[in-house]
Amino acid sequence: MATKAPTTDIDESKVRATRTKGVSVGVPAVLHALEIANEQMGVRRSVAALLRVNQKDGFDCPGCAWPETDKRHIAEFCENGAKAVAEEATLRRVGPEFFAEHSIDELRGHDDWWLGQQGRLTHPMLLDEGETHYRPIAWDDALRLVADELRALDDPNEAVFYTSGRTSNEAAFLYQLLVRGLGTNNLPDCSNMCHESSGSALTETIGIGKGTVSIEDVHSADLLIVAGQNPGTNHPRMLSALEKAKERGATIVAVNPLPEAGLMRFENPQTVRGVLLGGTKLADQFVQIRLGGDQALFQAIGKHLIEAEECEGGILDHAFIEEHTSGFAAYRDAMAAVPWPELVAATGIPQKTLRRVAERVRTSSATIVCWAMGLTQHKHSVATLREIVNVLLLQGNIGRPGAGLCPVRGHSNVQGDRTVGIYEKPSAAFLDALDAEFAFSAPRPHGFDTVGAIRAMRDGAVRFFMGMGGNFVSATPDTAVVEAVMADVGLTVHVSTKLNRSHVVTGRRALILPTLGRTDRDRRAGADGTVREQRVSVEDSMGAVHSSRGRLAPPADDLLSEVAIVARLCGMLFGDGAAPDDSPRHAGDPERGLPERTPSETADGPDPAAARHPLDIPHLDGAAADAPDPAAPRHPLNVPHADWAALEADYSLIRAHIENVVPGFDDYETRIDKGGTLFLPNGPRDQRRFATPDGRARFTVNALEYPRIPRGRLLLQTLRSHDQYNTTIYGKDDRYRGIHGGRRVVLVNAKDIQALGFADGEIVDLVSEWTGADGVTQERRAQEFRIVAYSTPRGNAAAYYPETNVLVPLDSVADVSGTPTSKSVVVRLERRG
Ligand SMILES: Nc1nc2c(c(=O)[nH]1)N[C@H]1C(S)=C(S)[C@@H](COP(=O)(O)OP(=O)(O)OC[C@H]3O[C@@H](n4cnc5c(=O)[nH]c(N)nc54)[C@H](O)[C@@H]3O)O[C@H]1N2
Ligand SMILES: Nc1nc2c(c(=O)[nH]1)N[C@H]1C(S)=C(S)[C@@H](COP(=O)(O)OP(=O)(O)OC[C@H]3O[C@@H](n4cnc5c(=O)[nH]c(N)nc54)[C@H](O)[C@@H]3O)O[C@H]1N2
Ligand SMILES: [Mo]
Repeated sequence: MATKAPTTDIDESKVRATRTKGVSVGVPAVLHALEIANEQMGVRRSVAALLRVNQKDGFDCPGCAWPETDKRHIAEFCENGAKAVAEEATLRRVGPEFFAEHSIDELRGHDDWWLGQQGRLTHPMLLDEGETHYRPIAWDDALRLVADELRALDDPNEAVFYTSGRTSNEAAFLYQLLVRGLGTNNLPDCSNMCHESSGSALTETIGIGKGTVSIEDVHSADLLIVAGQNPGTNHPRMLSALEKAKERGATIVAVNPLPEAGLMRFENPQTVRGVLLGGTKLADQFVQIRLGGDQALFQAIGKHLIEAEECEGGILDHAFIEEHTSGFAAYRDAMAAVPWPELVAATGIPQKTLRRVAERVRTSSATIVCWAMGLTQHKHSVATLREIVNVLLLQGNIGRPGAGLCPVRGHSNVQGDRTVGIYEKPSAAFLDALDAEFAFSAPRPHGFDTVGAIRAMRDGAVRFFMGMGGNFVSATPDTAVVEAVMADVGLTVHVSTKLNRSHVVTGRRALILPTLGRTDRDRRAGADGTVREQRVSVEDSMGAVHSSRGRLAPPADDLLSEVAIVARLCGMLFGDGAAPDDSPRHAGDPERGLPERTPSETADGPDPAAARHPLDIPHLDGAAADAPDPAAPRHPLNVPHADWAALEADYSLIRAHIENVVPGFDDYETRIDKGGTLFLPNGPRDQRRFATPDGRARFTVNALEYPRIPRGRLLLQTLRSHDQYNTTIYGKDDRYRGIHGGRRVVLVNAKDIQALGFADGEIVDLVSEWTGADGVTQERRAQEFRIVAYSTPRGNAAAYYPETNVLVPLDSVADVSGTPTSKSVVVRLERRG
């Protein structure tokens, strides 16, 4: 039997710190996962669910985006994947009775753990203006409310449409079409806070915003550098791949301020060696770098390689550099000029050690660099990642077996969402293809990214917010600011599986639209009444697309899938017709006479009044009576045309559209059939082709940057514990780091604790200090954190997200990518009065 949801919040006074673990995963991890699974789902459902994770006829694990190998284990999941499944497939329910019982004020008082643990959402709920409780609303009424609100906007750019990265390709593609059909590119997503820096740096330098390795490359690499990543917790299946590489002779270097257990030693629960022999030592070298020191580390490697080339030669791949790159001479000169003492100061690592890492690169026959949030969430992240590209280009380590760039993505379909158009800065080629396919003209001006959207809310320019999954309020920086600006939005709409903070910190009116998750069976009825079971598809971190089909009974009978929700909204807003006869369905056809949209849209648009007037939709409150002639047809010109009801009933029709719009999806349906994998083309990896303006991969020169920590202050990184999935808190422990029973801890070097005049175990406030462009220093406070002495470089500290998001200033973002600097927040510890 599954157990009841918790009735109280985490009691933070109970938090304890023990010794950290030197080993990760192993049998205890599997047992822990099964315990959580049984607690949430009961034994039978646990078995049914867990045996289908990542199997060819099963569902894609909603955990991370690490790829599966072609030969699957019976249990192709990890402890944290099992927790992600249990969290979604839980038997606990949050229905109308729950909302009748708990007022919004009460819910707001609870922590993220309590909210998330209550169970799956089962019914659409409306929080009306001034009301104290959510109340149930029928699906049709809820969707009409959304459509009405959208039509009532003066300008489509007053609406913001967020996406988290679990949404399937099919739902994401339809969603971006809805948004562009309305006339805006306001499509911020979780990527903006995650791997945006990777996308920015890679697009500029190699012409594609994705990595260049396959899982086989990881297995056959000679050297793997894993920087700014904690795979033992966040990508546990990656450890099996690292183990395999090691068995084949690879060397692994871990670059991290913290000695993360997963990187040190790994007990594979799927092998005898892992279970009985104490596992594999993974990292051959652990480089305990200062926060933000990685640009300097990769400059040091580049400098060493160039120096070695000058002394002995034969180190750089001159043929590759000559044929495929530009900018080498400038980079070489810049590296010659950068002083070693500066590189040592930035990294906090002696020159000898830096050279030892560089020697490993020099002697490696094939090098892969893997990274995640430790490298993407700093002010100079894009420069840091460009520096990694520089180092790999020197030895021709892109586009050959066992070598390349490996940004390890977070959400299980965050990469796929971007591929099918979730992007606030879409390319002209994508929009042209979209226009052609749906006989309309998508808006060209860029939309808001995540931080841009919050700033626009702050400026009062946003009247509508919709979240396709995710937890915008908790995941974004500067929590107090975000909570305040949300209140001014007219309507906030969340398509969600579980209750979270974004449902209780809302706009003036709020809607919760519950939806199916990955594990749920998805059956849709067509116009003729036939019910078809649907599958969706997702893309992993290495550009491999495959299908995913849930098998479990969904939490409520009438739950709509994300696809169905969006398809119905499209039907309400755009009518359900195919393209009008006089509207040719081909892009680039200057004759087709579709009006182009302009940045300020309305004035010169296609009769804007017609486009947004509540003409042809039924009304909840009888307001329709006042609307102009309801019989008048909506302007058929500038909206996308498709048979929305058919798309809702058969997702393969959506895939057919994707195939026509996005390059690389040829024979989509057949290739993902029967557990097949569709590998999206990747120019740099497959052919050493670089889609940059001159067709070459670019060496870049980047002035060295690293954080300067003021006296008496610490640089705080905000990171994940072992018992959470982003803002979803599974439990109260961070087992590998030895933290138990609570989350409000700050990990500090013992010498800093002493030097700052505190004691291990003391309770302090964290106060962030940020000097904005206006020269004024602002303070932000997170209360009551317990100091824990921990192995981290002097001057550096760590604490969990999202409790610390209140400390991250909205305006502190990475250059170029705009990603919040969640891994470098200047703080002081303050004794509580
Ligand atoms: N179980 C579980 N799995 C997840 C998630 C989850 O929350 N739970 N989240 C998913 C998502 S969306 C993402 S993006 C990924 C996140 O995966 P990770 O990036 O592994 O997540 P973080 O916890 O942010 O860990 C950052 C790591 O980088 C290190 N680090 C911080 N700053 C620096 C630096 O300046 N230099 C270097 N070299 N290292 C640094 C930290 O010490 C830590 O080990 O995981 C995905 N998978
Ligand atoms: N300080 C700090 N802030 C950070 C980070 C950090 O390291 N430090 N990391 C950033 C990163 S990398 C990321 S990716 C973002 C994450 O930001 P988000 O993606 O917005 O946050 P999540 O916590 O993953 O969202 C969880 C919610 O998604 C909903 N959900 C789960 N599965 C589904 C589904 O299948 N469909 C739908 N519709 N809803 C679903 C549930 O209701 C759940 O409550 O946070 C960012 N914020
Ligand atoms: Mo992420």
